[in-house]
Amino acid sequence: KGFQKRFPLTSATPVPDTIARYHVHAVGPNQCCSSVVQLIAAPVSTVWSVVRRFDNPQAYKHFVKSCHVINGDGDVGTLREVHVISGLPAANSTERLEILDDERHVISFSMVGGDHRLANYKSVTTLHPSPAGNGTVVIESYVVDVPPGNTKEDTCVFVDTIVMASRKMERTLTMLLGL
Ligand code: A9S
Repeated sequence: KGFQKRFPLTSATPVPDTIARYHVHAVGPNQCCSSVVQLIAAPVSTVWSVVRRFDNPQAYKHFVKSCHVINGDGDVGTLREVHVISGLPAANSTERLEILDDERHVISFSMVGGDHRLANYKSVTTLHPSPAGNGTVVIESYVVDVPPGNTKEDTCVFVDTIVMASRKMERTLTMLLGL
């Protein structure tokens, strides 16, 4: 739904199966859903090597101060505890790895705890070679409960802002690539 809002798909639009399969969410009556799309000037394999590290979100998420794995071996079901920088409306989040697909470049996690108000948050991130052939299209969609007292719009604006603002991938990849 979120993805559809930003990219009105017609029947003629060729949609890579990973998009159709992973960015369509069942959105409950008290939930909201949106997506954030980013173009990174680096090959999919390089971006994926950073994004796939469930144990190291601070490599590309600006708001994360520290992260440690609570249990699991890095595969689906692994739990991490994320501590974020001060000044945000929350300090920590406990998150579960839901999907990690190295062939299709799909990673998904859900928030299962923490002192924040994003109940039942679940996001899916997929990587795609950019059609122009010069980089990677990163698509992240999420679904989350609307907190009591908030509207769907406000909730999406809040999360969209965080997801987009928290991505320091460009800088990370520049360092990685030594550009
Ligand atoms: O980490 C992500 O990919 C996405 C989000 C929305 C993270 C949000 C956050 O870490 C804060 C930045 C602290 C904001 C959590 C879990 C709750 C917040 O209120």
